[in-house]
Amino acid sequence: MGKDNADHLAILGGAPAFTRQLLVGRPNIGDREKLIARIEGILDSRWLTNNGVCVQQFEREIARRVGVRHCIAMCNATQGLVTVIRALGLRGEVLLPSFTFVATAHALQWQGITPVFCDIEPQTCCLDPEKLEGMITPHTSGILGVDLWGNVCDVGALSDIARRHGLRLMFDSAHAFGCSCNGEMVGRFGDATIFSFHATKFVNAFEGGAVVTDSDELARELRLMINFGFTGVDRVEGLGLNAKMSEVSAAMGLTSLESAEDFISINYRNYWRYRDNLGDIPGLDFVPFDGKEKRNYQYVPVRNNRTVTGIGRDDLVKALWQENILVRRYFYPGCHQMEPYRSLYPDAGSVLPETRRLAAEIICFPTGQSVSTDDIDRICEVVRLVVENAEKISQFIARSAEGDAA
Ligand code: T4K
Repeated sequence: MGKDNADHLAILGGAPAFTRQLLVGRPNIGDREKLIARIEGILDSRWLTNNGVCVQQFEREIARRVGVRHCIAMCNATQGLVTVIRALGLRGEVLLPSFTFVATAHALQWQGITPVFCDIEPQTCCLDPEKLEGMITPHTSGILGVDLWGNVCDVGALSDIARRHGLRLMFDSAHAFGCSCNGEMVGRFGDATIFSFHATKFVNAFEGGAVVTDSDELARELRLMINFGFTGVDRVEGLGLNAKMSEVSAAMGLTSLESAEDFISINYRNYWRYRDNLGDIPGLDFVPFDGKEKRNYQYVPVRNNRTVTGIGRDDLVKALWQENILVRRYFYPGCHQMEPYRSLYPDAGSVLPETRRLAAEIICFPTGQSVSTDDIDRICEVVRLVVENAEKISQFIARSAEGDAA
């Protein structure tokens, strides 16, 4: 049943719009038969991990699609970040955005490197190169850009800064596999790029990640580091851990890759369905994706300007969760407000006005294969009703909070 007045909203006592939960990050599943055939092959071969045939094929396929010399598959992108940071010999301070998943910062801090949080520019929501250059100190050893939601950093400006200051340049492109910059695929810039193939990414390997690079030397170092430093049987040439991708993950990754274009089409359709439905609501601003470049539309990020819509972002989120529409605040509150960074660098937020604004406004909507256009129409109907009744809902939530506190 449609909702046509505020009393139908779940937060005000109506029935939820959905009986099932609509989740951000619901995995896309490719051709099951092909996946199962691959898994049968893995079982038959009794070769389950350690650079098996599926991993090798996955690496070749990623390198081919990106157009780079090397792809090193790993168990997840976080290990990819940790390993690249170590292999590139970073130390001291590294510049990165605070507006990212906390793994980006953890990969540095974990190794005793100081993450220095730089602000973002409001159009792409990626690092602001002008602000970044002013934050370079004699201790800075690198720049870690984040291609947020598949929007791509200003690669030209960052490369220029890195070259002039003798800094390493890496990209956390966990969200940006399949995206491009000036017609070139993401993965071809800087010293190295890290992709995530976690279950929530549009191409997934259950858990998985990969580092791509054109440097033979870096690739060799990374291969050693992800396999305990082994160069041969019983021979270890250096410090290493275990960050290998398993065969079953690579089988899922390969199967996902075969459907990657279909997944992008679905995401594109969904993004525009939301935008066509909600684009006319003042104060709800879709984060734009550059239509001239390749984008994967894996996220549907929307900014809620509370002074225009009349409802705070968190109240909007509460109202939607009551309807079983589990939108996410990716990435609230910003790494600088999470531990250990909040305690270690309590003043970091003072130079992050755009980050703070975005973290207070952002909502990501459910998308991907498991969300139909009918679902989206219904979600949008609810969003519209919530915004139309912003004052009533905000007052109701405030009164409930007072009641809870009493
Ligand atoms: N850099 C950036 C910029 C990243 O965004 C990430 C990861 C990384 C680095 C590190 O990559 P990995 O080391 O993970 O490869 C989730 C993902 O776990 C994380 O991979 C992702 N970014 C981040 C944006 O989202 P959480 O803390 O939000 O996870 P959780 O458990 O709340 O699940 C996310 C949503 O997905 C929920 O709505 C539930 C749904 N879900 C999840 C899984 C695992 C499913 O429907 N099915 C599933 O199997 O981090």
